[in-house]
Amino acid sequence: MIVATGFQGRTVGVLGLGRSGLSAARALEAGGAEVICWDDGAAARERAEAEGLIIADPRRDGRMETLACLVTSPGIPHLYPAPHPVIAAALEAGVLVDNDIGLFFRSFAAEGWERFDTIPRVIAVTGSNGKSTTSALIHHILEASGRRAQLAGNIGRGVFDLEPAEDGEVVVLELSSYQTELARALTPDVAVFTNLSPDHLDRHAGMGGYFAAKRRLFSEGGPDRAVIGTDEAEGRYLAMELTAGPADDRVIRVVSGKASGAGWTVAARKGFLSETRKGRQVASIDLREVASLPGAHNHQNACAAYAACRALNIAPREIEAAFQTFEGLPHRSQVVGEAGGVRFVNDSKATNVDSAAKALQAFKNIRWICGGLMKEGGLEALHPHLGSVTKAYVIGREAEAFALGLPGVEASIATTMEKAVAEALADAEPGDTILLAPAAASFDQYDSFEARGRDFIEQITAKAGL
Ligand code: UMA
Ligand code: ADP
Repeated sequence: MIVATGFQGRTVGVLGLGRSGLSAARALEAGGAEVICWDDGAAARERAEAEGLIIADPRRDGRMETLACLVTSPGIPHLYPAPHPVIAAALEAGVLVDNDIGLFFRSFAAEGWERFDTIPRVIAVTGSNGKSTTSALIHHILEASGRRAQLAGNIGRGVFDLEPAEDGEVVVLELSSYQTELARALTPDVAVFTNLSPDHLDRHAGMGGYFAAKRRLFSEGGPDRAVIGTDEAEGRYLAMELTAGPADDRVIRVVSGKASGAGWTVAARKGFLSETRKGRQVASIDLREVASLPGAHNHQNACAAYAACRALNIAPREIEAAFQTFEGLPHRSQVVGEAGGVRFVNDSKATNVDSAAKALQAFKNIRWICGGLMKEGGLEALHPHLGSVTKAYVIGREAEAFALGLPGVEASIATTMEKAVAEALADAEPGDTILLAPAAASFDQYDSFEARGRDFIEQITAKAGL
């Protein structure tokens, strides 16, 4: 555990007692703060109380006025669509509101670092899609090249659950827009912006707010190096904003297509990664044979991870060797198996339209299992990529409405995963790919995208006899 510093002898409120809240509460207590915890769920309160944490509603009995800070959880709205009532009360009382990420950046540098040969560093990864894959890949490259590394953040591990850093260690953090928007300190050494497409718009009052939330990672303190995906206008704007001039090495641009300009660029083109610096190619890697990173979107992730590791002076050959041993993450372009010439791919994490569009571009002859809880913005961005779909098998409570959003595609209203998998298997021919890439959230039928992916794998395994 990392100890949260700066609040010794003061009272701190913790709102939300899930992964991030619980680990922050423990870390604050370890740092000598008096912590009062609250959660709207009775079960979460009971779990925390059983651990010995103090449970009390911060709005009651004049407690709010005693708080030095309110630490809140990423899933709890702090501004849009409306601030949670406890946060609203804190804002009204003028109490500082922060999250575990802000506390972490202020607590990470520990006593004893002056004895280290190499000060520990933090690489933080944000963006709409590819954050987990890129973060996990960076972590893997660091370990494979013999460096100590740890991984936490939105990927599923609270930042205070990390072990205190040792000499030369690198911490890799995946950060969501919920986390970057609120954190009162954001000081990574290297920051990565993968890409931007609409997601979580209700929490940020639209696209401008969403981009502004992600952009904070590059402005609050400013990283030494910024790795920026520049396929969208927002990425190009951010890269421009951070550079002093075209040859400024502080920004490494990640490009899909041909590299241009005099700066530092890592480009993915026709399955090859190439690094260009000051107008000259300095390294090239064939990504086509890296089985765990299929498709142009994963090549973008490979380039971002490569660039972040190059920012730490890891040699291209070491990175290339590590690509070959990366196993990928479950539920992201995960090849579950093959039977009778039909491949099965679980991309349950494709919870938004852009990530599903990328999956549709990565495979051919697709029998596509899609649908679920639709997000704002509609399905139009999928339309240019429907040519690779042989037939759609639509799941979810709104299956019929979802299918209406896919013009020109033969679609079956399967509603359940069981029916979708059975139908897709019955229809499939050698050379086909049965792909789960829902383009929607899972919460109408499942607790999480992981549960949806596991259901797909179980159905496929049972029905295809894997
Ligand atoms: N709660 C309330 N009131 C509310 C809402 C929630 O009291 O109005 C309570 C719940 O009862 C629950 C707790 O808050 O006990 C949950 O807090 P949380 O939703 O913030 O979840 P954590 O378990 O703390 O997990 C969070 C991230 N969750 C979200 O951002 C929604 C996890 O990202 C992250 O892995 C974890 O911290 C560790 O850093 C998950 C996620 O879904 C994977 N992220 C989104 C995404 O990837 O799209 C952003
Ligand atoms: P995140 O953590 O940002 O959600 P993941 O690596 O978990 O990203 O991938 C989420 C979904 O997006 C998966 O369906 C995956 O196939 C797809 N995806 C991964 N990388 C990219 C990318 N660079 N661009 C678009 N989609 C991507």
